Amino acid sequence: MSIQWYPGHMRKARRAIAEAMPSQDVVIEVLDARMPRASENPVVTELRGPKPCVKVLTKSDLADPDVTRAWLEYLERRVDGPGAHPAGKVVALAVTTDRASDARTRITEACGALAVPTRGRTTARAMIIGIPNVGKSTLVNTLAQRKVANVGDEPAVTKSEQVVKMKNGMMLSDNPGILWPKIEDPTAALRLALGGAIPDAALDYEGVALFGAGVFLGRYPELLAKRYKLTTMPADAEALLLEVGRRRGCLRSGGTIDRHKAADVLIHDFRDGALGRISLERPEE
Ligand SMILES: Nc1nc2c(ncn2[C@@H]2O[C@H](COP(=O)(O)OP(=O)(O)OP(=O)(O)O)[C@@H](O)[C@H]2O)c(=O)[nH]1
Ligand SMILES: [Mg+2]
Repeated sequence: MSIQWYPGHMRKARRAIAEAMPSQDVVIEVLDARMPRASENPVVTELRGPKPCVKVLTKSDLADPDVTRAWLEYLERRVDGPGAHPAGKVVALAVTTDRASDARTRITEACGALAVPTRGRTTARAMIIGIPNVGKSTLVNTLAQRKVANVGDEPAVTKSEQVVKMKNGMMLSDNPGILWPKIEDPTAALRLALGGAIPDAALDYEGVALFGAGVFLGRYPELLAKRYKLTTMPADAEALLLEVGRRRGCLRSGGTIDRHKAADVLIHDFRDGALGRISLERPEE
C-alpha cells in the first residue's frame, strides 16, 4: 500500500518552512518514538540542511521502553559518527505525561548547546517541524508554559505557522505537520497510518488494522492476551481481527463480524496505549 495524502496546506507549509529556515538557529525535528525511522521525513531532512538539529522522540510513554533506548543509542551514534549530521542531539519525551519542567529543561539545554543566535540577536530561534499528529503543538505548549497552540488527536490540526516566545526568550515556531508527496515504502506508510499521521478517511482501514495485528502477534502476543483475554493466540492477523471483533461485540445483524468496527477497536487500542507499550520498528531492521 503506498499512501498519497498531500493536501494544499502542506504544500504551502513546505514553502513557508523553506523561506523561514535561513533565519532559524536550530531545528527541533519531532519524531514518533514508536517509529523513529518511518516518521523521519525526507522533506524535513532536505529543508533543514546543515542547521543544528535536536531530534525529539515524542510519545515515548506509548513506545516499548527497551526499543526506545536502542533508538536513542542508534540515533546518538548516527549524530556523532563519521559522516553524520554535523550538530545534533537526541531527546526522548513523553510530552503529555512527563513533568513539563523536565521536558523544558532537556530541550532548552539541547537547543542551547547547539544554537548560537545569529545576526546580533541574543536569543535563539527554534523551528519545530515533523510529520502530522506527532505532538509538535503539544510540545510548543509545554515549552511556552501556556496553551498557545491548538492540539488534537488527528492530523492537520495546525494549518499555518505560529511563533511563540518562551519565558527564557527563545522564539519557537510551530508548523503544520508535513509528509512527502508519495510515500513509496509500503511498510513505512502502514506504520504512519497505524500511528495516526494520515487521516483515517484516506486509508484502507482494515488493511492498516491487519498490518498492526501482524506486528502485535509477532512481537507483543502477551499484550494481546492480556487486553483481549485470549487463552490461545489466533493463528494469523486475519484470525486476530475476527477474534477482537467477537470479543468486543463488533457484530452485524445476522451475527457476522463487523470487520471495520473490529479494525477500529484494534487501531484505537494501539493509538491510545490501551494495548500497552508498543514499538513498530527497531533500529537494527
Ligand atoms: N501519549 C502521548 N500523547 C501525545 C504526546 N504528545 C502529543 N500527544 C498527543 O498527540 C496528539 C497530537 O498532538 P498535537 O500536538 O496536536 O500534534 P501536532 O504534531 O501538532 O499535529 P498537527 O498540527 O496536526 O501536525 C494529541 O492528542 C496529543 O495529546 C506524548 O508524548 N504522549
Ligand atoms: Mg500542531
